Amino acid sequence: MSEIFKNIGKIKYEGKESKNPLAFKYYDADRVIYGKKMKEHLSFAMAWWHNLCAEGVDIFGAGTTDKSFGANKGTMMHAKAKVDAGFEFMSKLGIEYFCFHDMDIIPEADTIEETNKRLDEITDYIKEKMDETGIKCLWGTANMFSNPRFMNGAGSTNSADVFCLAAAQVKKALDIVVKLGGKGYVFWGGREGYETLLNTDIKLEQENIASLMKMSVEYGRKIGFEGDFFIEPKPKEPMKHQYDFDASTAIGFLKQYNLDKDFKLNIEANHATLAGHTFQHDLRISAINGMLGSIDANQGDNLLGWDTDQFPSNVYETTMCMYEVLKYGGMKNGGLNFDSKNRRASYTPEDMFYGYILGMDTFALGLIKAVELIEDGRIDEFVKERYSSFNEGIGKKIREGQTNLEELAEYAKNIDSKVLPSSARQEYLESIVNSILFS
Ligand code: XLS
Ligand code: NI
Ligand code: NI
Repeated sequence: MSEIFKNIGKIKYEGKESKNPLAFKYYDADRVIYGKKMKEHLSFAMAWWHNLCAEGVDIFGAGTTDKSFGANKGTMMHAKAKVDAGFEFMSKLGIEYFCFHDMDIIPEADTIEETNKRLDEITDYIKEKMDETGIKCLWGTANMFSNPRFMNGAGSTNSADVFCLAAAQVKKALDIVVKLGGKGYVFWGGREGYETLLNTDIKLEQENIASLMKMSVEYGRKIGFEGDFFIEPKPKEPMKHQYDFDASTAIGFLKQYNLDKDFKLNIEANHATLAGHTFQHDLRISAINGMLGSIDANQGDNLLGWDTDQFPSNVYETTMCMYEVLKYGGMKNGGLNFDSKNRRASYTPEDMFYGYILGMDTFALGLIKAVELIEDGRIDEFVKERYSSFNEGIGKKIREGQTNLEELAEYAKNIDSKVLPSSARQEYLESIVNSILFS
């Protein structure tokens, strides 16, 4: 097998003074922080679909970049060339995990039997590469949104036949995730949603999604899958309404159908912002529910209303992300998967590396700054103090469920009704964050 990215060597850490575009400025894989290497805190993963498949096609124009990697597209030779390219790419960047959809790694065939045969063949090859390099699978999933049969969703389709085809796909995807030792299995509800209520039975659709998930858990556990199942929330696109709108909605759904013991959430930055939240909000909601499973690392554009899946460059956001992750104690079976793609006009192989270097450095810097924020302590201290009225007296009774409306109404008689809560001091806190970010 010959080298694919010929002009690019191993990407090394050179420090923040470096002007070498093909070097890390902040990501120092082996640097130890809180007793763990940077690479373990961050567990970076390559997204097979954007990096090895997407050629920059948009609705107004054809691809601008060539991902044939020297093979004829749509063939198994091409599928293997993508494996070669992917493992060379990850090795050069020091990325230790990858994530994939079934249909990213092979061209789908006309029959399930042939498709599954191709999946067996390619995963044998991937496994060889994994053994050679030590690179691991973070999570896998089934693409149940591209094929026209999934126009109305997979679990949420109106056709029982399509539902069965989706079930067959999940079953095989679970087989290969287990074969590759994957730590997670993702359900991103690609088209699990609807366009109009004039033709939609939401209750039936949501119950069917839940039963597809239930059967998947049963099967996964039966074949020895010990990792986490994840829901990846997204509010819209491609559907107008998507059922897994945001972290809160997905958690409610999981609890309603008793799936919350097997599932956690895979939070994508750009999906959170599409839902009208900050990235940090959806991370916090997941974390306080014990469901922060994994992260799709990217960022959106404030001026555009869709999933632009850009490489993370915003250090403020990655700092807040790593702050949540550190405070939560890390992600057991998760990592930071770059569900990110180059802009259509950044079309060369070097750009693929620049994208990952940007993303990895932005998260490394975020990790460093999050540690400084925690060590500084002023923010945590402020929040603690802000709620201190619940630490004793009547506040403590409220927290402990030891009171009732009658008692509180009696107590309230002695409170000056013009009382105000303490100042929220937002500007003071924001200036602390700035002074840490830019020190
Ligand atoms: C699309 C999603 C998708 C999932 C995996 O918006 O982010 O890429 O991560 O199916
Ligand atoms: Ni994603
Ligand atoms: Ni996305």
